[in-house]
Amino acid sequence: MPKQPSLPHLTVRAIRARPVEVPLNFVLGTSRDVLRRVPLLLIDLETEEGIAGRAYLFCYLRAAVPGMVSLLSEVEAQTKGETVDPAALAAKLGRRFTLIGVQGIVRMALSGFDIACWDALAIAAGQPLARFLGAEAKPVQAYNSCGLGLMDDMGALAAEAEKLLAGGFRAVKLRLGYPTVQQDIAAVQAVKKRIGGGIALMVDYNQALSADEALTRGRALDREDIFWLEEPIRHDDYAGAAMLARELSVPLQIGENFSLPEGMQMALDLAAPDYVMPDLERIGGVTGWRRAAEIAAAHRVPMSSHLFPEVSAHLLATTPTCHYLEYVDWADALVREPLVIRDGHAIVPSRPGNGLAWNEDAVARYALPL
Ligand code: SMN
Ligand code: MG
Repeated sequence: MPKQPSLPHLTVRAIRARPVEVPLNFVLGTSRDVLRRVPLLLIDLETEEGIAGRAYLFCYLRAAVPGMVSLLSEVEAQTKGETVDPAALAAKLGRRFTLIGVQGIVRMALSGFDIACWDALAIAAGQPLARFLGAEAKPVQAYNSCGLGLMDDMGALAAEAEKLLAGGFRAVKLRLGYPTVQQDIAAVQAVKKRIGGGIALMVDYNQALSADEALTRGRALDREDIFWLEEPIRHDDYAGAAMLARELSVPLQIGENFSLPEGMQMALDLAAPDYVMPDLERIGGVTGWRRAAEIAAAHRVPMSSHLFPEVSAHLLATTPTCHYLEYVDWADALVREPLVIRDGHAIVPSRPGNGLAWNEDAVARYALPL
């Protein structure tokens, strides 16, 4: 287990969960769904000591929002009056939710609560989260993951890629899964031609392909100097992933669907991906991330993040095999101080906690009625 920082004494008082829906600055057309707006759930953990901890979750679908709000009110009922000790609370909540299963939106709600707990603790200790967890808050290399969805117009795609390099990014991610491999390669070449050499290009299929088709398309991508090939097939087809990792030279990246650190352990044992990128709300919040970082280190696998760049920046700074931060700007309008990117690196904020604080005018403007 990672070394446990000594925890300031705090007591859970209440949890506030407020849904919002924000428009995206760059439409995200994945092979599965086109995202124009995203429902987020803002969490405020209040403590008896007067310190608040914050987190936000991505609900994926509006339909998931009421369930996640309801689960967080159950978390509040179960933890009210308890000491803010994330490992102990995760164990207690794990027992409470065993029969339904700590998976899906249950696990997402518990992760959000965990993130808010760690924020409150770091604030009480007067330290940025990264420092509280024992790391230097060093800048973390980031790729711009906004936009670059599937498009009909290759000129518009290339123009968007160029726009995403503002801020000094040296890496961007392109969504693939066009009807044919020729179209995938045309999109890659259109983007590469515009951004030029020296810029890393990741590609993400969002699980669109069969293992056979992924082998065919992966071989074509092997000739295109791609930085990583992400989720080409069903996220839980570990035999297929192992085959692709073996057969292809482009590095295989998976991880946004790992469920808790145990899920990541299983994937590393069976799928043998080259890289991993756990998602904060699926891996079990800060507590889950820390265990995942240990597993990645034991396997010597480079570890990146998925979404939630504000908190992930702190956590990647603590991760022994830290690789890339996935940068998205989704929460920029909602927070008082958006994550700063300088020379393509995320600057881990030096204020206490994870750095999240809400812009209440924006929260009111984007409020999603339940
Ligand atoms: C992704 C998936 C779902 C929502 C947003 C982004 C994508 C990624 O797989 O890795 O960014
Ligand atoms: Mg992805």
